Amino acid sequence: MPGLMSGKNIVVTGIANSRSIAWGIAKSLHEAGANLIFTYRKERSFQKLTQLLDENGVKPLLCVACDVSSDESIAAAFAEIKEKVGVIHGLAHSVAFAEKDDLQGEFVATTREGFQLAHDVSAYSLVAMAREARGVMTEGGSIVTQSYLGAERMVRNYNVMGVAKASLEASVRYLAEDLGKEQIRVNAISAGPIRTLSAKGGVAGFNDIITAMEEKAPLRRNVDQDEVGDATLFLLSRLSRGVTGEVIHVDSGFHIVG
Ligand code: NDP
Ligand code: KAL
Repeated sequence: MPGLMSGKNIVVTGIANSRSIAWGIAKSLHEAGANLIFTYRKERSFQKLTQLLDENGVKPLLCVACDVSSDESIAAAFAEIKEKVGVIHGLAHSVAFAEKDDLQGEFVATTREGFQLAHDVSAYSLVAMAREARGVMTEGGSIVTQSYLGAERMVRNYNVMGVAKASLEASVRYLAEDLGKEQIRVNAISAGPIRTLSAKGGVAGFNDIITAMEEKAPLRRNVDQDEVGDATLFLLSRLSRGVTGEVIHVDSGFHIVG
């Protein structure tokens, strides 16, 4: 929808390569005319991002390093955004991390450190970023994060990440209450399985889940980054102005099947 996001400054996190869900989000936002600000962690991700922006003719307002496990890094990133861009209208949070060892076998084996790391990067980071974003969302805004069905149900191997996503989804509801007073909305997309770098790092079970989607989901197919990108665009845009504290499933309807 060209023009839907014109004049809107949106921060997009979590692009590691062209398969990243966040790249699907960036493409949808760009097509809708948004001005984009990108955050990245690894230098490798910054290189990939620069290449993708060049190839697709996207001119960003700003690219800034941000390690979401560090309060200082988040504060520095938003200080730079405030200085160079001024006001922002949206934030797409699309980062998660857990140690590989904690994404297989028994959940009961999760270590204290592994549990803390997964929750820190995958759930608390939304709270910390929302706090900083609030200071630059002076005209109201929208924050959208990415979750997965493992937050609501036991999904084999997802383990500690399922518990972290449950925390992420609960955080969406509490943040929606706090920031609603300032006309800042907070929502999540719960995406179906998509082959990304993270999913590749993830272990056994992924292929079975992809196949189960084709057999059991009402739409009998998998979803892709573009579909998640468009649903995220909806939540970041004025089209969803009455929606907050919500989790929208973009999963071919898989979650309704018993
Ligand atoms: P990607 O691997 O493409 O993206 C993951 C991103 O997380 C990377 O860009 C990585 O950046 C970033 N990241 C990890 N740790 C940190 C950190 N400490 N600070 C800043 N960035 C960090 O995978 P996806 O696109 O699949 O994942 C995006 C989101 O979508 C995640 O929240 C994931 O849980 C969720 N999701 C994914 C599904 C799927 O099937 N793929 C399904 C449902 C939800 P870097 O490499 O630079 O560290
Ligand atoms: C049941 C599913 C199968 C896969 C199991 C677990 C997936 C967990 C996601 C989590 C984000 C993956 C990691 O943290 C991988 C990490 O340990 C190693 N990878 C990396 O470091 C790469 C290089 C970087 C880019 O990755 C990150 N995250 O920084 C779940 C499937 C069906 C759905 C998925 C994949 C959900 C999801 O949340 O991603």
